[in-house]
Amino acid sequence: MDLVKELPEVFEEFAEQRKQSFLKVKEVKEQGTPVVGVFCTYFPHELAIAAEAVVVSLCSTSDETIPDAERVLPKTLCPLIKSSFGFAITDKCPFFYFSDLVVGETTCDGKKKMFEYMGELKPVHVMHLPDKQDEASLVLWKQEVKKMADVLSEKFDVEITEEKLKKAVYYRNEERKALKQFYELMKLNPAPMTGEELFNVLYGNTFQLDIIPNAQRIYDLVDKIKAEYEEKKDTLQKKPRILITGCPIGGATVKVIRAVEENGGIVVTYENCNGAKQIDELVDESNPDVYDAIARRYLNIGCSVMSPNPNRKVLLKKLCEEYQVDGVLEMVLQACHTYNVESYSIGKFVREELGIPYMSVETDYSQSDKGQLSTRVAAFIEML
Ligand code: BJ8
Repeated sequence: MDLVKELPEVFEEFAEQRKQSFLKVKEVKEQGTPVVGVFCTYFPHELAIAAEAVVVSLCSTSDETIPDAERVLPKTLCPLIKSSFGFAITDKCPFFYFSDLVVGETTCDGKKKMFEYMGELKPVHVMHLPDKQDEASLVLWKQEVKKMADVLSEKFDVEITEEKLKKAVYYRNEERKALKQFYELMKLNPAPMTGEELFNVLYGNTFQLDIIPNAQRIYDLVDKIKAEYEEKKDTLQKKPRILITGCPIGGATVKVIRAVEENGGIVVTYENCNGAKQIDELVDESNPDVYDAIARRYLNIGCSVMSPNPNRKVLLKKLCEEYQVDGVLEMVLQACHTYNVESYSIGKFVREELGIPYMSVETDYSQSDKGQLSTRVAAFIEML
């Protein structure tokens, strides 16, 4: 990162990262680097690093292609699945177009059935994710992780040695540590940046097309924010501090973050796959069995597709305490049954055990509910 750049310019660079990568992915392909398209936080990136491949996220975030998808998929399906499938069948997503291999996981029912259709368009490998986090599931998941390594190795004609994997674990952990330093800046009160800026960096960073993650870029940003905070902290205002949980956010659903921040609140942390859920836990580098270390770390992710899902509550509690959270806002995408069903127990846990107000909003990729969303979130913030 250019150290002479002003902070707003750097934030803008991250916000534009996805668009920039749309252009860059073609170059990457032309240089002969394999491209792996993924859909989920359960995909162990370390495997792709060891296979010298770049990873692109195929989760789409706009309603543009939903009508196309609905020619094949039911209308009553989550917008993330419909949108992603719609971009694939219309060839409108450069990431999908340039992917040599698409990796899916058996997470929710809609996604796993959609992968069957996607397999008619591209080579698709589905990792069979167990829905429990016990030792028997770990045995299965470890086999799936090994199978994934074999698939990558064969597809891209590259040997994935344990040594390469250990290096990849190190690189990813270093990136996680840098990102944690970055998002932990939001423990400061008043906060040093907006929740949308926080989101833009976390989200933008997932569209880096470097095989080896660039942790230094994040550390440079941390230094810049700290320096600026020292200068301006007396002029900053304390605001009601919101934690966002639930389904992944991006594109159209940034409306939820804006509904908070346009109504006087600030999003200080993301428990969902845009934030701590994908970053908080490191892979244990002291475990001599690298496949075991990777499998354990990823199986521990507290997504609602797990049953039961205790790790989500553990992370929520930790974040609420560390970030002095005043209110928890859950965003559920329409027809996402696992998050929707789980929201009752999450609400109960947050209100009764953490003593913090909680609100859940259900939305999709359209903008038609923006006004209603804003009114509801404004009332929630006012009550805090
Ligand atoms: S680890 S949150 S990325 S599964 S919103 S498609 S669950 S119906 S996205 Fe997710 Fe992995 Fe979990 Fe994260 Fe299905 Fe729900 Fe749609 Fe979802």
